[in-house]
Amino acid sequence: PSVVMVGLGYIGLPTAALIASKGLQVTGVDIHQNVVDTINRGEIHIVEPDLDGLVHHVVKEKYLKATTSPVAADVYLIAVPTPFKGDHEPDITYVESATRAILPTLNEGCLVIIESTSPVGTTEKMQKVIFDERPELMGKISMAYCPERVLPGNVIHELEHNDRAIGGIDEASTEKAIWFYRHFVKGALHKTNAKTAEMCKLVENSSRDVQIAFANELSMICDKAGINVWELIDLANKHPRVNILQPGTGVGGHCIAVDPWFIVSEFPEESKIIRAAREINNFKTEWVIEKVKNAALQFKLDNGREAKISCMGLAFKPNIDDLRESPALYVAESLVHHGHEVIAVEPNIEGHNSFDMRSIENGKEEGDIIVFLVAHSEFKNTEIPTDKIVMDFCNVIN
Ligand code: SAJ
Repeated sequence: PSVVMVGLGYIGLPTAALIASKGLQVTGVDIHQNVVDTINRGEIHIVEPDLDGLVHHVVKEKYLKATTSPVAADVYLIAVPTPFKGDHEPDITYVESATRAILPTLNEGCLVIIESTSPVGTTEKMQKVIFDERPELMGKISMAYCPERVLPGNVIHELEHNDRAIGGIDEASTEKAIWFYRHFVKGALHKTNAKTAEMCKLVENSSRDVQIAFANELSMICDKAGINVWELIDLANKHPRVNILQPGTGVGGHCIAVDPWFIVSEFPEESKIIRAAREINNFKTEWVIEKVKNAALQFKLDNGREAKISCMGLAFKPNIDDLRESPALYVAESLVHHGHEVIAVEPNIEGHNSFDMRSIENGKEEGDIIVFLVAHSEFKNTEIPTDKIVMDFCNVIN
């Protein structure tokens, strides 16, 4: 089948490239001309291991080309962002404009799949958008929802090997979508309906958020109780049915800190744990900032001068260069905002507009307070001069 992928971002581009690498003809569509031009040169505008080589190859072999306006195809995939609007309300404007953009090109027998993380009921809404404009297609096209579940940093592998939940608007649509994903997915393809598939994605990320919130809450309790939380979790996890996650600077990235709100905003009365988890994980970041500010205050009392604070790590999680919704970046920025002298160390990025960037060695030498915010492997077991104050919020230095 020929394929149109609408949205060439963190999910759309790797997916389009993987499908093209299986020998299918893929047209990638994006509203940004610079993104389209970059891809047509065989280059990429996002950072993801192994993606550049893959895109370069499929563009050169003419299996993938990018454009700003959709063309007719057998299968349409929509992978555009669903941000917030107002008070944590999901904004499905991009999904709707993508649907409207492909509308004129749809033909009988085609398949439309939404992959964007979406509030429950979005696929049905888009079905209505299509049939209001093109009533003659009613009963003659297939539609399904199939969320992606790939982990940033391991996208290419997971796109191919993860299981998928696939929910059509009817059984025939589900079957057709399964037939399509078989072309490039090696993982199991699980049948469901559109609503359940939509909720499934939201629940996966909410589940992780709740589990991380538990670990973060424990870390604050243990701090007060004078107990090493990492030793505690390690011991508790020796129980055969306990598996506590790791506390940290907070929860960042584009998914886990966002998706739970899609449930909370629609089911506010029922979503008590989900909302509390979001609040705890956000609070953990503020707690970290307070801890560092207090340490800086104490340093000033003891030494009669302001402390230099080295922030070790800015990314939203270990071993990536992604700064989106990063709690570590937020901590560093808040400290600057409160008038502290901050030295930033991030081995995964070249430089940053707002910070004085240093190497790991210089960060450790120049700072008075060394704050570990992200457990990058470069920081593991690092030696720190004994006259420094060390604050490790991610258990990276032992
Ligand atoms: N984190 C902790 N403690 C932990 C684990 C994670 O504090 O024990 C923090 C990380 O440092 C980071 C945040 O949580 O700030 C999220 O990181 P992550 O690795 O848990 O997840 P993401 O955001 O990179 O990707 C998630 C994945 N979802 C699940 O694992 C349920 C991925 O499979 C999804 O495809 C992705 O969201 C998405 O796009 O929705």
